[in-house]
Amino acid sequence: MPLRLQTTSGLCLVRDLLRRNSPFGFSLYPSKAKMSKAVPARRLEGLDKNIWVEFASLAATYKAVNLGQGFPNFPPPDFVREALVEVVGGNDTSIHQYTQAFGHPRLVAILARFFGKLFGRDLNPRTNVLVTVGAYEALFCCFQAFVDEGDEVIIIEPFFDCYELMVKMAGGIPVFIPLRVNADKSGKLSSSRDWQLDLAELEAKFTQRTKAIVLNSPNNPLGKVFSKVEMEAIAAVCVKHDVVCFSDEVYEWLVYDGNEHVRIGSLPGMWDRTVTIGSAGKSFSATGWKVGWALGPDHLLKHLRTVHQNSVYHCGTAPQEAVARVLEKEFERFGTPQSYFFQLPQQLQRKRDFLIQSLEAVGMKPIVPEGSYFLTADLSTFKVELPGLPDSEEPYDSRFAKWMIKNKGLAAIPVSAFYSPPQKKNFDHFIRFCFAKEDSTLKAAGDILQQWSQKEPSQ
Ligand code: IK2
Repeated sequence: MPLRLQTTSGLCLVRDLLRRNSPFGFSLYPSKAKMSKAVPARRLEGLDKNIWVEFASLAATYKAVNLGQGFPNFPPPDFVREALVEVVGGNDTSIHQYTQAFGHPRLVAILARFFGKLFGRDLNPRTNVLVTVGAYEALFCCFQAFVDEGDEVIIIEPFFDCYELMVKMAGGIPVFIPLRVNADKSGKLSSSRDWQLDLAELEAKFTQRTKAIVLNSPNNPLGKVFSKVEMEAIAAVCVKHDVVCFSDEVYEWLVYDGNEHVRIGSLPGMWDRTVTIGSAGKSFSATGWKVGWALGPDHLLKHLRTVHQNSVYHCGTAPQEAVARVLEKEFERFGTPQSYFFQLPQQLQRKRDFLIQSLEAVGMKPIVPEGSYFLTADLSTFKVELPGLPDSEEPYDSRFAKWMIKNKGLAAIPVSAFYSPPQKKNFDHFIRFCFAKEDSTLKAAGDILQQWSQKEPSQ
């Protein structure tokens, strides 16, 4: 309470003095905003910025050709769309009501059958599968379930940005290890394969406080597909240090050039310490459905269930039923040319190669992704002086990407956004394009790049 004086001006004087000169190091008379109880929890500190919100809004404002955020602008295949139409248009009205909290029965049944086959083990639909609101929620459940104040979580850079933020929100400490680039001197196109983990460096990151490691293969943003040898080395340190692995495999079907997706949970000693995360949105080109899942042993998943039941409770029933139906179809034709999981990577590899050509033609150096639907381009030979933009704290790629949206009408994502703060400046000359787009969109992007290079032939 401020001191009470007889006159209003006297009251104001004392209040101002208390605000400015508090002997206690905090204001005795808090400003209006500080008097409010609506002070955010400390765990939100520094987490308010979001690259997707910022760049989606910029791309929309400038009506840019959008190769930014990772979602297809082509429709899901007919059998996927039809499944949802049949579900919501059918006579079973229970589909519009709540379903089981940890997953709609038909969906957890087929997930257990499908992935049981891939992992080569019997999965219990109720205890080894949890359906979540997209892979995003599965990740959130992992960090909330296992990370305590001060626990360390190892994250391989570059990384899907939410890992760092979710670890921090849980009170944990992200410990970063960058992929090291093995530069190819032969003049060939560089590949995401050239970005490798230094295994001695990885081992050195493990401490008494290491609780978990996050693995993302195929990786966002590079498209790196970790080889079996790399996975085995990661598995060995996890076992040695008794660490849990959160394996984000949302791009599991998107591997190119004969590469193989290895599930780390299938390696010896890893099932019991791995949560495998998947996404129907990414698998069936329907990201808006937000159906994801976590697979793993009951002793890990039961803690994810606790987070899930006390936060989201369950994912929408109708999209779960539709995903169940399409997965049942995929199960029947798995491994045949009729499978969408067979067709989609073929379609995307063609799109990837088209984008590679467009970028090469203008002197941006594409890093050929082995998987995912992202392609990172190296700007170091393309560096343009950005007019009107003074050198600032903001990494060059971020300024470049914003400038490109506004001045060239083309949207991509700066790769520094996928790095920890100390590394941002070291990786500030790459931008990420999403090539899961209609051919016409990729052609429009190619035309922009072509015109750009013709106007500025020196680049
Ligand atoms: N894990 C990874 C590695 C992802 O890339 C995503 C989706 N990211 O898309 C934004 C982008 O990078 O442009 C997710 C998890 C989340 O998947 P879901 O949509 O199933 O929640």
